[in-house]
Amino acid sequence: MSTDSAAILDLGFTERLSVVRAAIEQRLDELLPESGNERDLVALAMRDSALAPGKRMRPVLLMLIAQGLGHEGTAALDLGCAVELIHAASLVLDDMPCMDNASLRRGKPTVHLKFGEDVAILTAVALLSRAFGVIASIADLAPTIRTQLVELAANAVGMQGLVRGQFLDLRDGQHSRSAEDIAMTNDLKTGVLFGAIVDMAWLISHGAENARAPLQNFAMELGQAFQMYDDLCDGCSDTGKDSGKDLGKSTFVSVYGEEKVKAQLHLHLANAETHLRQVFNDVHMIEGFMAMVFKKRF
Ligand code: GRG
Repeated sequence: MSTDSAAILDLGFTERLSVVRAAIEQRLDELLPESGNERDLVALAMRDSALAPGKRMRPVLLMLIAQGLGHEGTAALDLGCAVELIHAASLVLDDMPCMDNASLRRGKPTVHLKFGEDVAILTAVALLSRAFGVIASIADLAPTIRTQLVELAANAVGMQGLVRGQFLDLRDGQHSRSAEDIAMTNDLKTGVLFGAIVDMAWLISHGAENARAPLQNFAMELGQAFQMYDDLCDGCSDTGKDSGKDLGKSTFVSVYGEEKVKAQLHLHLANAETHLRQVFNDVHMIEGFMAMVFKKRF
């Protein structure tokens, strides 16, 4: 963590989370400096999309897990912010007319509506390349670790991750799909990035070999739960996003109905917690954060 780790550990849940969140907001702001030129629309859109108020679930988790594994220093903060930039890039593209055709994101007009489709595409590419640049230049890490981090991020974005998940979702989501197909797409769209996050935290913390697999299992269960949560929220009006975007699409909610999906979501969360407890004695920060994100609604 960037700030004094020992002092942070003494704080209660809410205060500790506030410190972590404030550090993330400040670092994101620093990583995307204002250009000072109002015609520099890509720079404006990068800040507009990435600094808009998201849950910051990915950087918070990365920092909490790294901290739990004993990491000290600034690498977790920079890595978490880089992952948040990747996530922001994926949202900009996901909202475009050729994909979800969304008008609202994080309570604001989507990037292509505000700045144009050309700027939206360039913004996503620029956010992605900024993210890789940040990971490749993190201080205080051995070059071999940095290379592995870049590889983890590349795999999470590409054909083994977000890109493949999105493609399957766009093209196969229009037809009926088996539960296995939906689960695989959800893994790729959401779980793989969580998997990269826990692996990154493990790598920079020099975690014990036997912690890696349970952390991966935790990430996959969390990914399934989170995609279910996201699908359940599709009908809600207070998410800062368009509602009803999944109408006509095959998701767990459309196949099994809300009640069954809520029960399944809780099962995935319980499994995630079991895996987490195999690694950490003290899980109250991570579980507290998960409870905040999920149980707020379901
Ligand atoms: C080039 C990075 C890149 C991606 C290309 C467009 C695409 C492929 C992938 C999109 C995949 C996608 C939209 C996954 C959904 C993930 C998800 C559940 C998003 C919502 O995340 P939250 O709720 O959002 O954490 P906030 O706004 O809180 O950050």
